[in-house]
Amino acid sequence: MTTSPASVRTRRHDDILLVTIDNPPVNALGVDVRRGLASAIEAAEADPAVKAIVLAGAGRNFLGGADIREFGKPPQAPALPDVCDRIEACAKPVVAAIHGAALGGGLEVALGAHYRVALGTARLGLPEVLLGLLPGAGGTQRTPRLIGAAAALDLMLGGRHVGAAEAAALGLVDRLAEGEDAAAAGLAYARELVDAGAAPRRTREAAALSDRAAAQAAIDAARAETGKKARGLFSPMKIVDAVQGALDSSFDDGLALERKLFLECLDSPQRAGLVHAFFSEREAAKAPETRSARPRPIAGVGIVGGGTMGAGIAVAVLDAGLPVVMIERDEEALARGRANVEKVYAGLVAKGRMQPQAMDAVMALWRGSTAYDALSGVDLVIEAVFEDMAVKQDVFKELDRVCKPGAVLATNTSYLDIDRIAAATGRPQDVIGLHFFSPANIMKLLEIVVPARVAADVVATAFELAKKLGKTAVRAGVCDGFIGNRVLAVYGAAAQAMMEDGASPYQIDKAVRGFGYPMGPFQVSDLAGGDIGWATRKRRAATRDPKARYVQIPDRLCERGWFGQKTGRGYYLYPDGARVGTPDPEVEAIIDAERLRAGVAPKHFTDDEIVRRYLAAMINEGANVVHQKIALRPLDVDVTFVHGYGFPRYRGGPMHYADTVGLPKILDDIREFAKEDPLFWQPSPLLVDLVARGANFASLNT
Ligand code: 3H9
Repeated sequence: MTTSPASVRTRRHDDILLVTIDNPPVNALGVDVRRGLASAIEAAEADPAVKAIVLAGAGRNFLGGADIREFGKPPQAPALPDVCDRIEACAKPVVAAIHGAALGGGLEVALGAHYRVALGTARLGLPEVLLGLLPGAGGTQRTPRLIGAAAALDLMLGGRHVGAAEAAALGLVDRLAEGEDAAAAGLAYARELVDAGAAPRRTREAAALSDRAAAQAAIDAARAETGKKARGLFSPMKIVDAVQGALDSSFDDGLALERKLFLECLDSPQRAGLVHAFFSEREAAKAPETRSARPRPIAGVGIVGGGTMGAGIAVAVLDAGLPVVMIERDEEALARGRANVEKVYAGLVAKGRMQPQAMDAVMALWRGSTAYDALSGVDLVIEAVFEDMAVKQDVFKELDRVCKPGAVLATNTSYLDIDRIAAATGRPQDVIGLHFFSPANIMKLLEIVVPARVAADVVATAFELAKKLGKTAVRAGVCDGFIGNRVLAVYGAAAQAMMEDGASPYQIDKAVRGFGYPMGPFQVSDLAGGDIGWATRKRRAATRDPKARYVQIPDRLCERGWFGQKTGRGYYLYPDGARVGTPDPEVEAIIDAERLRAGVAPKHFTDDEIVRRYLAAMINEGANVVHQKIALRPLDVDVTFVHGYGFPRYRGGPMHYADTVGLPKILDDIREFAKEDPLFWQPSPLLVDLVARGANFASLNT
């Protein structure tokens, strides 16, 4: 056996050289791997005893792609495109033996090889677009030549992974193999090739673009679709341009174009934002308790409450294959709870996305009861009842009575003090917050709210559950609104103030969408229902600082019963059940009247001014939650807003965005806005400190 860098091993099997890439955790193509691969190919070509080469990955994956941690750092030779070219140019047949992930640069290496075999575990894809990139190691040129422009564009623009069978149907791989030993499958394939005297077969010469008219039609369709759907994203159109290059140019010219476009993407702030989001969501899942304690086993889950939230949580749990016991106060409410769960699956069946038998199988895991005693066997209970302290405390007293020792007792409250809820039980060490977002089976975010007396293994259990449910978990401390809703209350108030000061809700929504949000705050309010915020405002009225500015416009709408989409009007009009609202002159008249009442002389805001204020309020309160250790790091705030509140992922999150703008600039803005309302615009001590030290939020993420 010879070893080049330790991450690439070579071993001869008769006249076939097996090259194994071993770079945990995912065999990313860092500089050592690239060097090792290139020198293994050189050595194999020079060795007359070698007749063919097999590339395989050690561990759970073939190759996870380029090493994302190298992006933005000085490049080190050999570059990945050169390694792929070197593999392809090899005079002896090269077989890629794929199991697990063959993603991005990992698939590009496989496409550089001459033959491909995949095991059942294989997942192939070109997900660079999700990182603000395009496949930059020949992927934009080889993939369309191998599987055609339409299929290649679909893979590259969607970033999805395909399984082995689909990869074979697309022509991405030549054959499928049974078993779990990729190297063995590769060696067997190579043996056949050598015995048959097969020559290298280069993807650059593949002919799937020969129907030029079909390819051009696919490119035109993708361009039109991308123009409509890409919402401010930079790299998708570059992918289309690169595929056009594949059709119009020689392979080498196409590669040169791909390189140029790849570097443009690499340099873009969107790439930095998306890579920050990628690492942040993985970091956020590593709360200290996940290292210090082992999770308790979870084999069955109880859910108290079958309303929208409880049913959504039930679906999320059922989707993870865990049985659910739902508790409601009477048979009628329980039937509604079951119907709420069934409705979700029936919708999937109606759309053809689920087989009726699969729905029956899932619903067989659902059990309902009106008696708390039915929860005696479950390992974890999630309470999702009415948002009221006394009601929740009563529920927890019952849970304390019936649940087995060691069961985790979780509340889905979005604001309330979980320490007080825990105090209603004799086992506060088992009580935690699991704040799901609506619809709970769809929204990715799960705030894991950690009260003072909870045991570390309960926190670890919550993170383990999040993983099982496919949620992105963030650790939050107890305060009114935790991370997300607490910060939302502040930038929501900034939006209200701008509305009273002269901007229309329609202009504010437009400006916020222009920043990259799918919806503006007033559209979101109409969608969620204005009555929810109204109830919260009433609850807080007694504790509100009387000196704080309070904009009454939303109350005026709620008093009229204008709660948004569900009532046909809110900030917008929704005639005949329309899902997209139209501006309402009556709302504008109410706003005018309120400005008069409040003695405000309306002024003009540009869209840019709106966004600056909106973001400054968000960032400042984000800094406060970090300062007060409600969030562990700025990245936890970023993950919360990207996954729970529609913050554009390509901007990384509010704290990452603040770093890109520059913290001194954000602080200057806040000080300027404070001239009008010093109580609201108090700079966060953390922001002030970072600016004084010339530091940024990123420095607190490590
Ligand atoms: C590209 O290839 C560009 C080329 O076209 C052109 C170049 C010129 N690099 O997700 P997990 C880390 S762009 C570095 O929890 P799983 C990850 O941070 C790339 N690190 O595991 C984590 O670290 P830690 C295209 C990486 O089993 C650990 O590995 N490729 C990379 O659930 C485990 O990750 C992609 O976009 C990487 N490429 O899922 C694939 N990938 O333990 C991105 C992962 O310190 N990766 N890490 O927190 C994935 O989709 C998943 O990680 C994968 C495994 C499916 C591979």
